[in-house]
Amino acid sequence: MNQILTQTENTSFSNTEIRNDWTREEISQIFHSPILDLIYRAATVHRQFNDAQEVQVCTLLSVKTGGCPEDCAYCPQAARYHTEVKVHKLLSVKEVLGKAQDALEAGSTRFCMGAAWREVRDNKDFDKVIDMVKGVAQMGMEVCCTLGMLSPNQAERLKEAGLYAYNHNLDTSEEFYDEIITTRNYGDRLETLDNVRNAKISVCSGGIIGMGETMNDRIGMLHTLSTLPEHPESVPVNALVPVEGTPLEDQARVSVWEMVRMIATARIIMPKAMVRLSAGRVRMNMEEQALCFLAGANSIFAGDKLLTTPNPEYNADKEMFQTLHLKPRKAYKN
Ligand code: SAM
Ligand code: DTB
Ligand code: SF4
Repeated sequence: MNQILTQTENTSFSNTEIRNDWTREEISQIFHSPILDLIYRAATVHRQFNDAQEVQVCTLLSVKTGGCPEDCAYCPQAARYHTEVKVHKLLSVKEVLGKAQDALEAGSTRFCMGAAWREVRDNKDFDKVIDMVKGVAQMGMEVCCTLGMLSPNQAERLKEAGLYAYNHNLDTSEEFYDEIITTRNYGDRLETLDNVRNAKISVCSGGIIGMGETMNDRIGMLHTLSTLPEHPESVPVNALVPVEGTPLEDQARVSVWEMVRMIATARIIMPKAMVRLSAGRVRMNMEEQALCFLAGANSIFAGDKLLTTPNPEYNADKEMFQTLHLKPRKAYKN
């Protein structure tokens, strides 16, 4: 009995502060802890900081698809790879607002518009995106964009239009970055995150696992995110969706334990962030996703398509929310 009590004491975590000074060693120790201890600790931290029943439901829309000049090895939208993605130029404002209305009616509280651009240019297309942002914001949804690199001035313009969040992923560690992307560098990525933060836009930044990176690379990315001056408000954890025609088409599927390890570690070191169980859900059953929610995931992308690849059907997610007693988080909660 004594022994049991001691064990319980050892596993009670008084992790009540938000830290930006994590060392790589500390993160590595958490990341490599026995999986059930890791899940228990993450679940405990999650309950200290968040309502664990609450899950944010976001919808993605690719407003400009394919033909991208970058060489991101995972991406079906890079022009240089021969994938089956149907290229289209920027959609009309009307079409986008129609899709946003559908997402709102289906229960989403965040609408994220993605464009296959290396960076934003100050042209007519950007003016159109500004109108899209204004329109979606007026509907009462949190508006998010992911458009590539942004200058400080472009970030300001988006903020003035009502942009709530900006997604710009680090994708992997600084050391592994060159193996995945050569057309820009890690510093470029961090600079855009800085521009977004300075414009007082909520930061969404995470990465992908399953691209051939080591555990140290995963830890390295989490270290960079958790030691930014402020943690990103959302951290998407994507499992690679291997797409035919891309250099990573033959990568093996990541196991649920690898997703859980990433999510749980992110939850422990960035307690208040929304940790998003992002790409890869289509290959996970409800039990596997439940483990991710237990480990601290509290956001998903809903709708049967991510940007270009499939995502679980609306009804499957509805059933999952009922079975797991999850409730959608309201827009603009913080
Ligand atoms: N072009 C912009 C950029 O790269 O920032 C925005 C769109 S880009 C498609 C957004 C993110 O989607 C990438 O940073 C990457 O993390 C994720 N992504 C793209 N293809 C993926 C894939 N096959 N599997 C998992 N995540 C993917
Ligand atoms: C993020 O981290 N994941 C989303 C969103 N941010 C933009 C994108 C996932 C894309 C998966 C591949 C596709 O559908 O094209
Ligand atoms: Fe282009 Fe973004 Fe895809 Fe890279 S991830 S190829 S920048 S659309």
